Amino acid sequence: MVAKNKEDVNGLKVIGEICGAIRDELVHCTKPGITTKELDEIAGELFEKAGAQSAPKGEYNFPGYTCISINKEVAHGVPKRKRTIQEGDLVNIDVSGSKNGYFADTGISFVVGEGEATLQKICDVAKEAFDAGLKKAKPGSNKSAIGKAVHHVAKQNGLTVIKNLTGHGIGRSIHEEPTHIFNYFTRWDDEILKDGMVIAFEPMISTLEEEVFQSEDGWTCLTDKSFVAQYEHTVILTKEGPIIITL
Ligand code: M2C
Ligand code: CO
Ligand code: CO
Repeated sequence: MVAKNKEDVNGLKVIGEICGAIRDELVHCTKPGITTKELDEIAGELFEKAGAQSAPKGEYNFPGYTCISINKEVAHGVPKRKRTIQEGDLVNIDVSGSKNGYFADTGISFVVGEGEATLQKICDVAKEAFDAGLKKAKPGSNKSAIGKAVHHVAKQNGLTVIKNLTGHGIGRSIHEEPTHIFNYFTRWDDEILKDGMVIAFEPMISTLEEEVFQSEDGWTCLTDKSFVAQYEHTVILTKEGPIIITL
């Protein structure tokens, strides 16, 4: 959506704060021994307390309030009773929701306790790529400059990006126009960013492969032999600078 007035900005800020707080609480609760289902139930309670709805559940009938992906799982991981978090796991928690017709989406990858250095590295680079991409996300600029910056940061660090998952427009639904914010430069992607445009920007940094595939459960996106880190916020692009609503 393009946020047009104070009502739009306030509506987005309300759900942005809720999703950011749920994300932070789940990260805080992610300790060895907890299951992904237990984490998801915490999110369910927090959504209810806040009078908000889970977007994956509400919009796609996803079997969980949040997407929790571990190790080779990249995105859309389904919370499960038998999936216990272990020390050294790479975990991605992605929280998206709606309230009063406004949507927000945020996610973070992190390592549980002590893990392999490469895993921490991809998490750090995903954040660095987010910061670099956000600098290019200005009204009047070309959308493709964002992906160019993301890919540049990945390559500088000896890493690459996922090319078949992207960021997206958001606001009045979870996934809306612009449908793709790529993690790499595409010459034909010549859309100009607008003042007030709301995007969920989510760089995905990979150790090796550039494409994910879908698992047999019909949801989880996986790689064969890579680790991937995502860092996502919902951002309102304005002439005065970006407003990150899910901090
Ligand atoms: O938009 C995402 O960030 C998720 C969607 C959840 S709906 C099941 N919040 C995303 C992540 C990866 C791929 C596509 N979309
Ligand atoms: Co998300
Ligand atoms: Co998203």
